[in-house]
Amino acid sequence: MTQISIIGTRGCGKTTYLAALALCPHRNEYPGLEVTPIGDDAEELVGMAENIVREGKALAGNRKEEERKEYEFDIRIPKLTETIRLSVKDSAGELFDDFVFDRRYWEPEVDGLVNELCQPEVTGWIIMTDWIKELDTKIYQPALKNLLAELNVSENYNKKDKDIPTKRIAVMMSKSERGEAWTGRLDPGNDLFKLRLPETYKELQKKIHNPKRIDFFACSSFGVLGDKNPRPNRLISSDNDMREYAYLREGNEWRPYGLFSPIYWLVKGSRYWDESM
Ligand SMILES: Nc1nc2c(ncn2[C@@H]2O[C@H](COP(=O)(O)OP(=O)(O)OP(=O)(O)O)[C@@H](O)[C@H]2O)c(=O)[nH]1
Ligand SMILES: [Mg+2]
Repeated sequence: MTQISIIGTRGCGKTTYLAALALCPHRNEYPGLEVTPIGDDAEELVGMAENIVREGKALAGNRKEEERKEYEFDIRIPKLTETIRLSVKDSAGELFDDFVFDRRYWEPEVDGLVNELCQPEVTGWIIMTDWIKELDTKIYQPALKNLLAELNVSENYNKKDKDIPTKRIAVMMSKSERGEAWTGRLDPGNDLFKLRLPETYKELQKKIHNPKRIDFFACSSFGVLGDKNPRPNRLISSDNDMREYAYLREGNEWRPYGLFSPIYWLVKGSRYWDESM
């Protein structure tokens, strides 16, 4: 079994990503691709994909005081002989956003998340970012600076896990169906992160020297309309509090982009040949 954790700011798309992964609505396009949810929580995620995301409704945000959900799947990827048994822990973006502050101001739940990331059985993490440029210096860079410092503090390091330097980090930009990001998906490190989130990119490069431990990915839980039609397969509107939310366009095939590539890399340490899956 491979255990991973997914972290990232509020509303960056973590739960939507997991719901799309659980349902795997594009499986027919990739013969041999199969996701089998295991247990009630993973089944619930499939229900969220079918009844909330596919219906064009907004998922509820995760709250920091809630227990973090752990989802288990068996994943079969074309051309890979073994089945990947994956367990993913979702987390509230509220917790990630607390890393921006000095640790004196962290809620106790933040320590819980740090502990979880350190567990020896955790192979790696997905750090999900949005594409919003202002968040580069407002949230991602300072939060990751503090988080990585925390994980390397010698006392914690010894106490929690000697394996931290072996854990892989898949840094993933969500919502990349949007026009400015869509072409950048082909070289996400250079054309998305270095360009749109330069301070975050620098921070990560400064702290993690081993290129085998970190890599950059692009994904979109909604995707675009077709191979020859790069229009986003989503619409954007505001909820009652005037917060923007995106939802699937009705009546189109749901073809998320790039869901499996970071998982393959976290498990195998090399990139999958077809990044679109
Ligand atoms: N355009 C676009 N919007 C997305 C995508 N994935 C998620 N969203 C939208 O982003 C918003 C937040 O999605 P969530 O999955 O709830 O975000 P989260 O990271 O789980 O948020 P927290 O639980 O608060 O940490 C929703 O309006 C989604 O529709 C995507 O691939 N593209
Ligand atoms: Mg969520």
